[in-house]
Amino acid sequence: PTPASYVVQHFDVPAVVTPEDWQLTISGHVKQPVTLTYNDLRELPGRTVRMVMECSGNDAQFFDAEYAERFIGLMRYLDPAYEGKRWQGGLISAGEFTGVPLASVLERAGVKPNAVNVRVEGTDHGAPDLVMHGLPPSDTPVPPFNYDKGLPMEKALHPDTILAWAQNGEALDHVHGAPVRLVVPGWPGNWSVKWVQRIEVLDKPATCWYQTEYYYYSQSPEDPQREIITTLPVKSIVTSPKDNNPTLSRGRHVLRGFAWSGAGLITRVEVSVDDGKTWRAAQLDEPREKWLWARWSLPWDFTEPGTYSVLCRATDEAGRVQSREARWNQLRKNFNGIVPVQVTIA
Ligand SMILES: Nc1nc2c(c(=O)[nH]1)N[C@H]1C(S)=C(S)[C@@H](COP(=O)(O)O)O[C@H]1N2
Ligand SMILES: [Mo]
Repeated sequence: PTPASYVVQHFDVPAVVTPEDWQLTISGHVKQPVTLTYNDLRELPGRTVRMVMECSGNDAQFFDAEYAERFIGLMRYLDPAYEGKRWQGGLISAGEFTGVPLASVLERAGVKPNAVNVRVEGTDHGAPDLVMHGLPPSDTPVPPFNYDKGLPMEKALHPDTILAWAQNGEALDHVHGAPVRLVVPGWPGNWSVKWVQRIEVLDKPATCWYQTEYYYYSQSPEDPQREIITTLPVKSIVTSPKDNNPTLSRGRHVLRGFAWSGAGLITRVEVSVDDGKTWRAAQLDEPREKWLWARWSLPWDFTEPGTYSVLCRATDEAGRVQSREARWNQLRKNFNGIVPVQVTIA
């Protein structure tokens, strides 16, 4: 449900723009720049996508103990009620978004043949705090800008990349980017620009701050190799039983969880109750959908008392298998390691 969907933004939530006042300009490397109203947008054929939205920072506390302290401090700052939820991955939700393909809007302006990138800008404005982002401090503050992301043309033109006005069948909530936001299935949440007001078609890669200075994979702040983070990795979690559950009785318990990937369907989830020594295939609920998470379950007979370490591991259509360790990166983005859940059977 929308009220249970997580909310993240880097700057203050901007002022409300009503559908009547909303305008979208498309300029840059196009045949003719255009300005669309909300009604113009609604005249185009609609499209609905059902997808997982996961923040790149979800579960970052699991990378290492040093980072965990900072992450928990940050979460407490964002939400004083965070205490007690500290080990729950809170920055993920799934839902249904309705809008029009970004490609249909670009078609109205006519993308020039030399265009390679589509920069989408929100109305929110601010300057990132380097230290809060875990970046080295600098004497020169970052100049303020509007939140923006520059999509490579191929992803911008994908029919499931949409400018959405509805979430779960209702007009977007203001905090989720009303009246119109971008939705980029399969890629981390930060690509899905909220409060969209401007689109600029570029003939070179975009230089958005949250692209070149953040949300990249690297080994250290000085590492010259910066890889922009796009497709979500393959990942699964145990949701039942929960870590630190009260002791369970001997007998049958249904282990449950979710699995998702940015690169297609989940094809397999395996479960271990002996800390990864042996694995058994879980059941996957139908229907499975490309951008959505799959629900998995496995009834397990716990016949012996003791402490069990429950793990799950997902495989996707692309053949990627979730591993115990996430891909380490200096900014601790896109954690997809296997997190054991301890279960005590009396
Ligand atoms: N305009 C704007 N869009 C934004 C952001 C932002 O700061 N400003 N944050 C991004 C990030 S980091 C995430 S994870 C998602 C979260 O979307 P939600 O708040 O609707 O869940 O929005 C993205 N879109
Ligand atoms: Mo995010």
